[in-house]
Amino acid sequence: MSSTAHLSGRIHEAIRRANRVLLVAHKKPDGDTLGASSSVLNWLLREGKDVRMFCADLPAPCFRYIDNVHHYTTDPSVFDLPYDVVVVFDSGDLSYCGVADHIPRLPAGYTLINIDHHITNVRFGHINLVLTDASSTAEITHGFFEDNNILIDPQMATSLLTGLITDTGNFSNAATNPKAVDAASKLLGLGARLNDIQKYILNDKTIPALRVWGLLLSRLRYNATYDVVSTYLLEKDTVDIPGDVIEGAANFLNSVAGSTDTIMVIREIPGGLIKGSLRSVVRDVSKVAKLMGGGGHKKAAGFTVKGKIEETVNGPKII
Ligand SMILES: [Mn+2]
Repeated sequence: MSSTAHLSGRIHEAIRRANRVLLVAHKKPDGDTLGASSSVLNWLLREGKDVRMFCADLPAPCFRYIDNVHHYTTDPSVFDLPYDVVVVFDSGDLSYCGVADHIPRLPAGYTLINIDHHITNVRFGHINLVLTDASSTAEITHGFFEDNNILIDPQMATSLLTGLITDTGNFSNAATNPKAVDAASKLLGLGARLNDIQKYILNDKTIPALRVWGLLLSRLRYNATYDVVSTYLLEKDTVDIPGDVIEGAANFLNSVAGSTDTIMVIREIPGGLIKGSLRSVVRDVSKVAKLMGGGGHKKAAGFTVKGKIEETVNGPKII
């Protein structure tokens, strides 16, 4: 038996014995943390378990097609109850999901399970199913269901496919791998509603979001010295625009700019800070990000520095 199948079996055993389970999605929840956790929620409800869901921020309205999405609460009083099992999805540590202060005050006796694919994961659980070469936590969760012969119904399949599609940028970014595509194929066969994912996630660009894309595109510049295409957003451009819209724009630019391989998007964020996102297919942009005090992956990295962006005739300058 592979070590992954062994871990899957241990997790299944812990959950099977549990009466009350708490599932935790990370802050500013994306399709992956929601897809993975809500698929497990559906399974546990089917098994007649008492399941609570915590997420420090409520899911964005675009995720309304996900079954039982109303089940998530932002109310930390769920941590007053005793649990047999707590599962954290898609989170490298307990701060990232906003429960670093809540977990320690849980009544003792729970098993903490950590299911994740981030390379930075600190193995905070009693059981850690952490696969850093997986495309998504949804892919790992799909494997968990398969390892334990757990029936994946169409609602669960839709949730899991959401995580696969959002974390791989619709099977276009560097996280895309054969296992992800294989899992997606199986989920479609199980009745996943790809139409809903396309309608609510892929084609759900609001007018304000499209205007931000327009600004980003109109400000594109090519720097021949560094062979980098860059663009920028000022704080006033992005009031009320969710961060993932801007991340999505950076990913989009990476897939369409043919003149160069490396894309840099810088933007002002509240607090007098500038956030940079770097994408590349062949360069190790994490080195650049580290020079700026940030980090990330070889092909996708970022940094945050103090400063403002000044628009000059020669393009944007960080001051
Ligand atoms: Mn993820």
